[in-house]
Amino acid sequence: MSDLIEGGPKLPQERRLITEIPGPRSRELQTRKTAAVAQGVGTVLPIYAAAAGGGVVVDVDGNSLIDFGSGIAVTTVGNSAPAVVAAVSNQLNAFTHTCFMVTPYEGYLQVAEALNRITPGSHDKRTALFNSGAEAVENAVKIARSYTRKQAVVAFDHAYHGRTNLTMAMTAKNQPYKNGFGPFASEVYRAPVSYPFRDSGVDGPAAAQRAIEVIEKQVGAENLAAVVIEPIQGEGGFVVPAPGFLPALAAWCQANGVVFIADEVQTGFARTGDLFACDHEGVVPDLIVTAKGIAGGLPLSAVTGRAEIMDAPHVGGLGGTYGGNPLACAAALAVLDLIETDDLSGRARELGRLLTDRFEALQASDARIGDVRGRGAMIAVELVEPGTHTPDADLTRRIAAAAHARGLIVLTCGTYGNVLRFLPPLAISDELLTEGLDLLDSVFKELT
Ligand code: PLZ
Repeated sequence: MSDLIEGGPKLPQERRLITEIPGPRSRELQTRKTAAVAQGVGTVLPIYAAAAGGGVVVDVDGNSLIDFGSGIAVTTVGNSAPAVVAAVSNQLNAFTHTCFMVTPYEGYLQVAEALNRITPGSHDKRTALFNSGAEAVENAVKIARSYTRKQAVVAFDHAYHGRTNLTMAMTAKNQPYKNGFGPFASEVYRAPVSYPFRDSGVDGPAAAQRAIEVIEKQVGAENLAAVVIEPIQGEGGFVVPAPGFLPALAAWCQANGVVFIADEVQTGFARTGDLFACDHEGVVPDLIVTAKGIAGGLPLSAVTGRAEIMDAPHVGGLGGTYGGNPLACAAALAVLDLIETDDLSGRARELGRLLTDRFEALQASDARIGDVRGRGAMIAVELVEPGTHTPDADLTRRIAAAAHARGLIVLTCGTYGNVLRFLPPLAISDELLTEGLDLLDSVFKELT
């Protein structure tokens, strides 16, 4: 049956359950997964995808689920968006790979030119392309070290930057990302972030000062190559820093010869209602790292930034076999075009209002919702024991499981595992979004 389903936005935009979740065919495949795939590679919701588009994922049993996850903030323009399919198909028929480091091609240049144009700041920029978010973060650190001739890197509490050795060191949370995988890369230090819900009374500038004191006392600007920060933390719990935190950190970096790197892997490309989350406060990072939403599901990532910093590494110092693969570049050009022509930033703001209004209304009558936060189509609720800040990870798991069983894909996150996060594709309809929110509403009311 799966062969007969065509993906993309032409899929009926409906929630339709015809078996239990997961259904028999998915369960069969999950048994094969257990026998064939390393268990370290987990699955949140083991329904096996057959097609996806707009705001739905259709599984191999014919169930159609509402998608509030976008494959972790990737399919921003929708799965199999027609313009992406057309662009990639054309490229597929022309050539699939030459390796940019061997015989280059124009698509790579077009993506670099576009990123140089749309990322924050009007200064002269350069871009280098890679495959994954983690790989791009690693390269941003390489570039900052090469430019500053310094070694130390500062990351923050609750940070997530990837699963490679250096990015594991930069990631804060032990389970599941780091446990037993050391030793980790050296010269990585951690500073406190601004986490308004758990930090009341500390405003943005004061939180920045607190971080700067840790950095000055424990590292020293004279040793510090880069400060790397997610402008809204993703895996760490959709933590939006208090206003003024990011600008104060960026200003300190500039005054102290430290490269300020924004990891916008999860927040980038209209997700937060601005093209980039840094735009919200007018923060201009020296380097910006992007991935996920850039190419509609094809693997692509980038480091973009000040020309003099990006050009510090010697010729041949950066690269990789697949970095800036032609298919991924074709997809990215179609995505960037869609973001501009369809005003997807505006759409993210609309979705953000719908999500926030509903969760704030729910919070007014449900003290287990400690915090509703986020920006644009990147919204989360943090669940606590009523009247406290004590995280309730168990409730979070139960709500996610009940939503899954009823055909709604939701993700959790947070250092304490107590955050439900909502990242719908921006191609989702208001009707489907509302149906998903109604469903969550009843799950909250039923689970006590
Ligand atoms: N930086 C801010 O969010 C990836 C991780 C899922 P890769 N987030 C999803 C998981 O459990 O592996 C992410 C991110 C931020 C870097 C990354 C890493 O991006 O493309 O997964 O390497």
